[in-house]
Amino acid sequence: MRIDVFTLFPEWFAWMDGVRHLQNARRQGDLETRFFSYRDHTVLSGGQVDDAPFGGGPGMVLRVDVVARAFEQVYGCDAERVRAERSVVVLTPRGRRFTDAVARELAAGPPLTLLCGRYEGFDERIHTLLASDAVSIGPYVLAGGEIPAMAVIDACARRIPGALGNAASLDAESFGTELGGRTEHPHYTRPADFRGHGVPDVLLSGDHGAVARWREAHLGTAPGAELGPRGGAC
Ligand code: 6GU
Repeated sequence: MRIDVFTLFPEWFAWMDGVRHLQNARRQGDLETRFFSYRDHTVLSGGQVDDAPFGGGPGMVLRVDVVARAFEQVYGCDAERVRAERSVVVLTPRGRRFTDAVARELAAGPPLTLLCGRYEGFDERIHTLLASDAVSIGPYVLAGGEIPAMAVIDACARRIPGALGNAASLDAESFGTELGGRTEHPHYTRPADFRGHGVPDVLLSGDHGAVARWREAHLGTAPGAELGPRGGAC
């Protein structure tokens, strides 16, 4: 998997170098991440990358010419041709919702280019001329696309074989195919008694069939079964 991120803050992503499943994927040669700063590619004075919206209004808008020039310098081809070879995904609250199915789709597709914005948003021509997709990680507004980009990288990269210690954990986990899109059952480990709070007897019984039935019966059946405040269903 090859993932390029364009951002004003490439250094924010440095912590991802230390993340175990990303390290595993990188070491196997199945993951390559690169981070580019729009500012390194702008020709505008003072490293400017944004501008006031036509028609007025608050905030600033990421300029299409800045993104186009960054693409041309990084990919060495016409900016509008990049999306023929890669999935060019804008991170924006206007995008389609990022789900496990979208993660699987992106992980299985062409190399990824993730575009992070700050400010009010992206010039619309970034969407229409340069991008091929737009993704949002949820119904709330963040100050920029960097945290969503990290979520996309994490969710996609852990699907690379060998990224996780135990490959089986991929399918049996929440939202995986084996669970039919449901969330995982609860887990328990030692101590069996924590301040008077025990563990379901069946999990200590050694009866694998009974354990499997208990887990099946305790799968999440969203919506409504998610963990919420104080660990209860909400
Ligand atoms: Cl992808 N970007 C921003 N700025 N806010 C968001 C988001 C993305 N997804 C949810 N909120």
